[in-house]
Amino acid sequence: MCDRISSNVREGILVGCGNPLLDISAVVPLDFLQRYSMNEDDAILAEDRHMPIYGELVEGYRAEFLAGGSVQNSLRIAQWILRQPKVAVFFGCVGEDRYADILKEKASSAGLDVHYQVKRDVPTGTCAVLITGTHRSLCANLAAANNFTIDHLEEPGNKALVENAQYYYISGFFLTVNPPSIMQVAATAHAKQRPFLMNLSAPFISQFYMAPLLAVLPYVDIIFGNEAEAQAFAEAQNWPSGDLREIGKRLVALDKLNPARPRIAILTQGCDPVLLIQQDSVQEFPVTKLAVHEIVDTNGAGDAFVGGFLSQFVQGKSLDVCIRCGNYAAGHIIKNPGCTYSGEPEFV
Ligand code: 26A
Repeated sequence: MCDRISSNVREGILVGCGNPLLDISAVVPLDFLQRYSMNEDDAILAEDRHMPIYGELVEGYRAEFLAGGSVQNSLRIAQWILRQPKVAVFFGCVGEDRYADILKEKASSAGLDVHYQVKRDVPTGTCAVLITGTHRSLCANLAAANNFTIDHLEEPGNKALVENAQYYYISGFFLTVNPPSIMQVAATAHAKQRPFLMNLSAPFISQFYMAPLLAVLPYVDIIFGNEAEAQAFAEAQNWPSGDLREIGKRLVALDKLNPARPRIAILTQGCDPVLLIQQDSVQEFPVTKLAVHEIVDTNGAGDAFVGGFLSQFVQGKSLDVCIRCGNYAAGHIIKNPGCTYSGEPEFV
């Protein structure tokens, strides 16, 4: 039974920026990954040699089309749990095509307030999702998403939305697109002493985008990541890799602009406990292990974790409630295709 109690938070309290992508998802054999020199559970940017993947998935593997894009996924999930429209505002760039219409429809029907920048003559971005058992490998063709510019945030209506928000969330993925926009949002959050949250997003971000990541990190109050992303960060910093707890402690100890609010790291590790790292303390939050037959695909699990977390964080709930809701949302999304949900949320 569902009691349909909606939350009561202000509209537009949460602002996110990211890459709006339509996921093209299919179950593929391992040699499909090998043919494209891809690894299980990876996330990469498409190069020319990856371009045939999308057609191949549609023609040979009965691919499904699903709304994706990491930040947009998280915000859709937060909206689903909040049951109150327009709490979250999303900025990103799309083309002027049917894929953009699908993304907008899915986001709006989830309650998200989307303000896309539209780039004519460039197609909306897509992401190949290659499912092998309980793993998923992502190959993003950003296309229009890569054309996001800071002037979109400077349009009067959008500027007001950014200034009036209380919480900000941007993926590490967006560092590949427009670091100046990220810095601007981070600086706004800092000036108004409001929380700014980021995600390590994928190992390649730490490998190839460390400079812009380090530039924004002093503004970051909460950093999310999974075990592979945290290891990649450690490696890129020449830290001894291995112990996730130690990596987390070093991550929270890196320079921070507002020392009154020490950085928090939240590191997920699949079905192993989530780690909450604050200064010298590490707390563990258990994850309910799903049976293999319950798993549809793990695409979007990390995004859903953040979405569940944000849904509680914007209500001022304690970090342990936020993390429990993150685990609830991730568990739910894994039982559904891509980052989609079914029915009413059951988190109490
Ligand atoms: C810049 N890159 C590589 C990306 C992404 C991305 N979202 C933004 N930028 N690569 C994959 N995704 C999205 O991640 C979700 C799963 O966590 C996919 O669209 C997918 O929905």
